[in-house]
Amino acid sequence: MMNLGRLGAFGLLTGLLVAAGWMQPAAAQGSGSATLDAAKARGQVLCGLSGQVPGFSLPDSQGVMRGLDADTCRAVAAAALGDAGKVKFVATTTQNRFTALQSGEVDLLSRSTTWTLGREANLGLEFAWVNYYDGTGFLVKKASGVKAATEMDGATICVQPGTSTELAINDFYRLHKMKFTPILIQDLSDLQGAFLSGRCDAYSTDASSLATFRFSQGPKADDLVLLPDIISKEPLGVMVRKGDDKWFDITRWTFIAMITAEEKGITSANIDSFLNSTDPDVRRLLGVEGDMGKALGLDNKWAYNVIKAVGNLGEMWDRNITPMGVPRGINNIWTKGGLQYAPPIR
Ligand SMILES: N[C@@H](CCC(=O)N[C@@H](CS)C(=O)NCC(=O)O)C(=O)O
Repeated sequence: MMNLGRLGAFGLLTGLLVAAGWMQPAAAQGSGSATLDAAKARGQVLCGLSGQVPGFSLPDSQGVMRGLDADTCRAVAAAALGDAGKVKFVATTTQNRFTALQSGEVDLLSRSTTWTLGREANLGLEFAWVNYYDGTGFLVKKASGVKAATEMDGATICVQPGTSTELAINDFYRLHKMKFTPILIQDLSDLQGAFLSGRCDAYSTDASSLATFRFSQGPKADDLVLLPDIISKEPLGVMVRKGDDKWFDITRWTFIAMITAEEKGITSANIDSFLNSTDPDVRRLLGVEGDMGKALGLDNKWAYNVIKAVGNLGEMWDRNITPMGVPRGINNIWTKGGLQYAPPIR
């Protein structure tokens, strides 16, 4: 007979005890997600964002964090803990955001971060969903007379270090055999100040952020022009650590629930009238039947809690981005010509 050795024999014995129901495997004692268990124990989801970008994450006059990224954090807290208020916002920079997630300082990163192969393959992190389909743009002074990015040979460009914007500009200039001088400034308001004071010819980042920055200038917005060129794809996504698949699922399906709600016309205001819907998709979504929440390690009311507190994807857009004058475009749901398409909840 084969000699199992001490560990092998122990493993076999444990296996038999588990099979016989005398011992619980370690994972079954918790939810199956170390991140969820820790969030439950502390009573909060820790969410990394910027805290400085209008429409995405910026405290209002009452000190309440507002924006698409902030509401994304709230939605995950509503799914995971049943309460959209159980979230702690942690400010991160373009340079320290990945370390914050890797080290466990935050449970997820909802911070205008572009989904790229390099980031997903190299950092031990992964993207659960895209909350904004964006692209790199350029903001210039109207007085410069510049009308297109290809007119900017030899320009100085203000950009934040550690961003995919830096890479996109490099690629664009290489492709067009032009030259530019980057001015790298980490702090966002310093960077914007440098641009406004004329230290650089253009300010480049995700077009969403350029549009909301321009909007925030009030009457002076007319002095600034957002060039029509979008030089790269910047799908901004929500990131989690690799290795906690259950937490990844929770984060991903929270979005899918919000898209599904928009597809079905369910809003934070009318959701209760859907509780006696006869549509099987709606019944599963709202936890009236089936065990969709349980499959995620959550309460079956997980999606109900998300939609009731934060709304569907369109409500989140209208609350945060519409006031900035940015049209929804490709960020709409697929039935309205956009890219947001919910896989089935079944
Ligand atoms: N999407 C790009 C750019 C990210 C980025 O630079 N975001 C800017 C504007 S959208 C930002 O959050 N700035 C605010 C801050 O640094 O606090 C990336 O992932 O690298």
